[in-house]
Amino acid sequence: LAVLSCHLTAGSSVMASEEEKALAAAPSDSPTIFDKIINKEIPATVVYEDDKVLAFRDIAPQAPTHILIIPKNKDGLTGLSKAEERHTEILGHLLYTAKLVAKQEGLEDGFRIVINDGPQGCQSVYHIHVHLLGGRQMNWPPG
Ligand code: TR5
Repeated sequence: LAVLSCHLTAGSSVMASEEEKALAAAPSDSPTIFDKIINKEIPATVVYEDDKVLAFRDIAPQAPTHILIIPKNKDGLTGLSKAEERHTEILGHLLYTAKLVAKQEGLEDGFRIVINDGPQGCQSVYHIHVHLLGGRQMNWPPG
């Protein structure tokens, strides 16, 4: 349902109903599709992996390079808004991994990092993830 309000092309007049928004706004700490990717139950194109994080290509790329970087152990981090002091190390590791992968992908001219949080932030998977986007000119402000 978040897809309705968050992933339509810019300028669309179609809006999700309040009920749809409320449903889309129901984050949970239960397993997500990303757990299945971590456990290799479903395939993903992994571009980087270490003991703490996994980076793989987004299934619906929004740029020539679109990679998601996630912690293998969610540890309550459904989204950035749930971060606690104990998460500072993994949060830094996620960002540092984004830098490594950007270099690996040849994004010398720049890239963008995005962390969507909650319904208004257009978060659709409740396992924290850093989007790494690059390979084209980005715009500002973002949609
Ligand atoms: O909208 P947010 O910020 O929560 O980002 C979630 C991202 O996960 C979106 O960009 C989706 O395209 C991406 N996604 C969703 C699935 C998926 C995926 N990326 C890789 N592989 C995926 N599988 C196998 N299944 C998904 N449902």
